[in-house]
Parts: sequence; structure tokens; C-alpha cells
Amino acid sequence: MRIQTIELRLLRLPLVHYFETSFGRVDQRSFVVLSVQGDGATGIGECVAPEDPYYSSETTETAWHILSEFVAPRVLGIAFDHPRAIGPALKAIRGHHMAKAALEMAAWDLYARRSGIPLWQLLGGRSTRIASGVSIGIQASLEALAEKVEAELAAGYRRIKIKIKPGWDVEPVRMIRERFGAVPLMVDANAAYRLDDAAHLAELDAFDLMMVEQPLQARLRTPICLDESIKTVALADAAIADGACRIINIKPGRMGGFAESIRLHDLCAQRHVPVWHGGMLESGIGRAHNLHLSTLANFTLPGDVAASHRYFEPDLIEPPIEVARDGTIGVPAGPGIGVEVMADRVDAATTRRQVLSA
Ligand code: OSB
Ligand code: MG
Repeated sequence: MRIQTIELRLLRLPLVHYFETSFGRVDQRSFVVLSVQGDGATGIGECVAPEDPYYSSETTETAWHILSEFVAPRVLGIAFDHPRAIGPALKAIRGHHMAKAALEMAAWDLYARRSGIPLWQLLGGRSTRIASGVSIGIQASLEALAEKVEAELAAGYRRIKIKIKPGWDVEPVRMIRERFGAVPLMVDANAAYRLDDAAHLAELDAFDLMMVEQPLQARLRTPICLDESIKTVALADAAIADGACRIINIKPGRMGGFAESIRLHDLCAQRHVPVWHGGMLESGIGRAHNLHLSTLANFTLPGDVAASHRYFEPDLIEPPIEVARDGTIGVPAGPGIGVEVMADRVDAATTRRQVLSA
């Protein structure tokens, strides 16, 4: 595989509903979409870096800078046997996993398309539908949250995740248990708690949650799931050995691409730690990549790879990604990511474009 051209685009799209986490509220996304051309084929990738450095240190603009100035020159015109070889070629660039992942994931798409096979097959996944959960942001009131939960359960989602923060934690969970009974439920604090909050957080043990995502390593009986702190396979290995988590959320952007995500998946399988696929409010492009990775065998918990209409309307792809009444999503069967990217919609959302060539 030889990449001859890389096209970077900065896109801006309004979200259908604002999304609020412990670190703030977003009502639009601006993100980098990257396509790679070579060997007579094109691959596409979406960078999950958000506008602000609160989930991690990367932002849309740092990703653009790193991709155009440092990643592109290390891959353009170079022969790679396999997309697995891209990660090692970028090793001199420290960090910046989301920027690297966008390029690497586009290269996997290119390689799969050129081989005429769906991406899941190249990744070592299975031809299965995947179980979808849903992530509900912090709401203005318990009533507004109840309406959202009701709608998402009616849509078939197999697990509800709510975002929590100090001041919005035990009460929303209690409300959901009282109104909706024993539905599969989890919470995500996005690292908003400190050691002093341990006793308060332990109150969540009373509600039989599937897991609590990314708090301090508190004295909870409920399984703890780690997301933002697991940036490498070595960190995961240490966290598992320390008993710091019992579940891991995999996001390929956070890990630097598919190759490292597969290594993390395999390590977790070996250690009997179940995994699920996280989301970063992706458009249909990134969402399609996530679907394919979710078909690997140890993705045994419902992911945040939900229907595309929850985020953008219309989305950038056709057909849209939809969740069936049983809470599952079908994985596209065509070559590569297997969805059609609508060029006119991408053009309309583009605010900046740069083409780099070998
Ligand atoms: O912690 O998973 C997270 C969105 C932005 C930053 C961090 C997270 C999230 C989500 C969104 O939970 C999940 C989705 O894409 O639906
Ligand atoms: Mg999370």
C-alpha cells in the first residue's frame, strides 16, 4: 500500500441536541475528516479530537497541525505492507493519538477497499450485528432526563448510560430506578470526582449499576470502567493488574488507531476483562469505523455506537446507521467501511481544506 495523496478537511456540523458532560456542553462539532488516496483506491477517516482540551489534551486544531506538519510527511509515498505498519512509522511523534488514529484508520479502510473486503474482516471481527447502548448527557431537570430515557428504551437500546457530575449523580440514578426498574444502567463521570467524594460515590452501589465509568479508584462494589485514562496497552495492563478496573471502554481515537485497539482488545480478552466500544459524537464516517471494530469477540457489552440520527440530521453517509427494535445495529457488508460518504454534504460542511501529495 502506498498513499499518494492526503486530503484534510475541517468540518462544522450542528448537533441535533446539545450534549453535556461533567466538562461542559457542546451544541456543534467541528472535526477533521481525512481521506487517503493510493493504489487506485480511497480510504476515509474521522478524527475524534474535540474543539477543546477537556476530555484529553488533543483538540481539532492540534490534530490538524500534527496531521499536516508531522504525520503526512512520514507516510506519503512510503510503501507499507499492511496498515499495521503505519503506527510504528509514526512512533517518533509523541502522543497525539487522535491525530494518528485518523490517518491510520483511513489507511485500514483503503487497504480493505483495495482488497475488496469489509473492514471487519480485515480487523479480525465477525459478521454479526452489534449490541448498542446509548449515552445521555446531563439534562436540565429530572423530568427532561426521564423523557430521554423513555424514548431511548422505546427505541430498543440495550443499555442506558447517563453522564454524571457532582450535584447530578445519585438523584438521577434513583429516579431512573424508581421510574424504569431494573434496566441495564451505567453512569459516566468523565473524571469529575476526587478522593474526598468516595463516600458519596459509594451511594451508587445501592443501585445495581452495570459499571461506573472513570471516577477515582473509589471503594465501590460496582465495577469500574476506565475510558480516558487508558491511552496505551501498557497502561491498561497496569490498571488491570492493580485491580483499578473490571471493564475497559475502547475508543480507537484514544489508542492511536485500530492496531493498538486490537492489541488492547486482545489483552483484555486474555485477562477476562470485558470491553465495549465508546463514542465521541462521531459523524457516520467515524461511527462506521466503530461498528466494524465492535465485531471483535471480546466486545461483549453494548457500546456507544448508536443511531446516527441522534447526532446529525442529515448525517454525512448513506444509508444512515440505524438501531433495530432489538437494540442491535447491522454492520455494513461492502468493501472497507461499507457506507457511502455524501460528497455534497461534506462540501457544505467544509470550512477548510488542504491537499498534501507525495
Ligand atoms: O466519555 O464517552 C465519553 C462524548 C465526548 C467525550 C467523551 C465521551 C462522550 C460520550 C459520547 O459519552 C458517546 C456517544 O458518542 O454517544
Ligand atoms: Mg467515557
